[in-house]
Amino acid sequence: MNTCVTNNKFVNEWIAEMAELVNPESIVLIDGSNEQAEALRAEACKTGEMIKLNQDKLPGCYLHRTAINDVARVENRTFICTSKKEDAGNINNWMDPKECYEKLSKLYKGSYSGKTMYVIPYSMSVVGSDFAKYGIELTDSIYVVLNMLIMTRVGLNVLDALGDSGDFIKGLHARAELDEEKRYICHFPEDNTIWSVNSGYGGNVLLGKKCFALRIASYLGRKEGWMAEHMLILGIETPEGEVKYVTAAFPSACGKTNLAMLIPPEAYRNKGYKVWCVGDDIAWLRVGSDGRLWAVNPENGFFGVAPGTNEHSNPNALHTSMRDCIFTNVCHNLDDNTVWWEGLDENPPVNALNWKGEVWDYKKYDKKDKVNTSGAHPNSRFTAMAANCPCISDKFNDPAGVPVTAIVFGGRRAKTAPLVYQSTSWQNGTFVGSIMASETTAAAAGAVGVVRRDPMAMRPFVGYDMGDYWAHWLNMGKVIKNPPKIFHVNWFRTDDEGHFIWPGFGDNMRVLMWILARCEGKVDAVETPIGYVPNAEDIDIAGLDIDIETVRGLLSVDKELWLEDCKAIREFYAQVGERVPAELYTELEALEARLAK
Ligand code: OXD
Ligand code: MN
Repeated sequence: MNTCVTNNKFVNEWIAEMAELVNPESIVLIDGSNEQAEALRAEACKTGEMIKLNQDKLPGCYLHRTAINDVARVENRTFICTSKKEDAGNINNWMDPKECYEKLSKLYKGSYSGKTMYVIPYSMSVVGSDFAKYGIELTDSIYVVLNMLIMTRVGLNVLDALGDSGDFIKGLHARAELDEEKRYICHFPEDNTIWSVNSGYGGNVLLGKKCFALRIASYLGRKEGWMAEHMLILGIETPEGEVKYVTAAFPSACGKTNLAMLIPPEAYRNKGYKVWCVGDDIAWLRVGSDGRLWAVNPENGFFGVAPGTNEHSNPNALHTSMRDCIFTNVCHNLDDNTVWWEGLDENPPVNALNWKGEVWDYKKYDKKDKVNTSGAHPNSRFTAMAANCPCISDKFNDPAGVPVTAIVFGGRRAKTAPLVYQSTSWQNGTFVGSIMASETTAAAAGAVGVVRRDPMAMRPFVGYDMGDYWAHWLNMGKVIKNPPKIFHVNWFRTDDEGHFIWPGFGDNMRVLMWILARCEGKVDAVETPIGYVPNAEDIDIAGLDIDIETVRGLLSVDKELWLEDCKAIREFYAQVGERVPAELYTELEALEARLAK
């Protein structure tokens, strides 16, 4: 078999080595052309790997179902394989690289027999830009190829840009037996290598995304002086036509994609405000020659959660997903060969198959057992092209990226965190990011209201020790001459009956407006033990069904609750271990002292 499918000797040698291991019947280079993609779609439909949907209603759209045991990222089977355990840190799972290569080689052995090896050359960020990093993914799955074609920039121009360099991320994926007991998502940051086996689910197998653009990239960023973060990027355009960019990090289930594609409230739209989406999940950040922090979204599409997406929550995402889209594990409406998911509308299809491909009776839906009774899996997804998003920023393909005015951290806290507060410095802002947390909801399995610490929303995605990661944040602060201001928001405060107080969605714009006003020095704030909190009058509630007293409540800081939280933060820092920077303990002690006053 010809393993010389490129002109690059490093790439060819590696393909030959991997082919020897997995033993494919043939090797196909993915060239990024429409013709090749179309042929692969047709083949996937022939084998049943994908279903072609109603092309009048959903042009270019397909449906795929994963195995029933393979529907989400698997953090307990995700490993960082550095030669020293301490470099992976206490928060990550670690395996010795040699042991891991040996163990996984046994699982990969012969796993492509009778199948094709697809070679996907891809770029994270615009090919040839200062931000760009290249990867090659080998996979036995057409579904992976077609998703990568949407989520990354794939094509022969990537190989041209790589030239004869060996500087690329080597990704090997095999579905193998899809055995969850033998599922491994392993990262070898010292070797620029990712090995993923026994899964066919997006987050585990689209190796450009979490594996490369966050875990490996965070490691590279530390080495090379830049940052890879789990952040959306949006631009707010004023009526004068000036655009200010904000990045924001939230743990899962906090509405990141919704905020990234926010539609301003009517009064703002009438005045001429617009919001533009640059990215919904990942930001790569570099210091520009002007001393500001510049951001790009290294991806090329959105891998969004379908349930809950509708005309109210996120019309932009909904419209983005209505063409050239791959739906995964949603409900299949057999009457008109379209798709449906919980929260799309009030009309569940009566003649439908659920995400498992079984005949589905919507009347048996039980909120407490969503996985077994819902039409769409709670983690069902759409893979859609950024270019199809109605509010995509005109800077999306700008190789320079966009300058960042504010960084926003957020979490889901019923009582503790106020609607918004501002940190007092980059160091304090790093502390605010390090103590980020979210409470589990009734929507997820497990106990309700349990606090999970998720620093910078990066807990599952830092490719090295968490303490070193915080130290990198502090170091970056020393080299950004004009750093963005850092804020924290919480859309999820509840009243005594457990109802959300803040309306959220498009009205979150009102909070972003305060954040921008602070960055421009146009508005005062109240100094509290945790940072600067708005005067209630400065949050615009015109047209909302809440009064100023309610806003005061949303902005209140309960010292007792915060002192309790400080204990939990201390425990978490102890768990992270010895490499927690001293500066963060200084911040914690200062916070405790201010709260105790
Ligand atoms: C995602 C995630 O899919 O964070 O983006 O899990
Ligand atoms: Mn994410």
